[in-house]
Amino acid sequence: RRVVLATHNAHKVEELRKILGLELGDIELIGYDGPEPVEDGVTFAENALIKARAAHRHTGLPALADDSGISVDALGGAPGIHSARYAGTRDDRDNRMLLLERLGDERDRSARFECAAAFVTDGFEHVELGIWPGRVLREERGTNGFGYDPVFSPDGMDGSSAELTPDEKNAVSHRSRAFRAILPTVREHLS
Ligand code: ITT
Repeated sequence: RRVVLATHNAHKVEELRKILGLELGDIELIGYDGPEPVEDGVTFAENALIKARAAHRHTGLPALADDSGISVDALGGAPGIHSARYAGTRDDRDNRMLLLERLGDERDRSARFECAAAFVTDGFEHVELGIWPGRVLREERGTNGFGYDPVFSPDGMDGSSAELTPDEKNAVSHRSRAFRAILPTVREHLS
């Protein structure tokens, strides 16, 4: 029983293998290097479905996809679905620096990581959402994780999510919430 993981982001693949690894049992996760669809949805859920549909169409296998990002209240929810290319390229550091610059001295630093997990197989589609609330720091901290982790401080923590070990992050992150929530549905539709 095989499921294709419809992401080109190596950091996501690494996290998802760990998040799903323990609970997948006999399900095998296959990487995906097929064509990337145009992500022209306006929500995380729509874009996750677009990616999962494309991978399912291309491989014929049941497909899982992740669409995620950081939404900052004082910026009206930006960068949101545009998180990966906020600064115009896919450079994580440029994206973080632009976020700190745009937020400046703003006192309301509340933000959340969001993740939509989509599952698509023949005649069936399903999406689950995961949220990880916190705030944007004033400077980078930590070197683990990827993307905006060095500038994101989860609620209940002083430091950043880049100071968590992979296991600590996976126990509570937006990604792990969304994918743990979708797993029972994936199982049902593979048997
Ligand atoms: P795929 O579309 O191939 O899956 P992508 O990186 O383009 O890869 P997204 O459009 O979903 O994926 O963008 C996600 C971006 O949001 C990612 O590049 C990071 O900048 C940010 N992000 C998402 N989850 C994160 C996390 O756990 N920690 C830090 N940043 C995260």
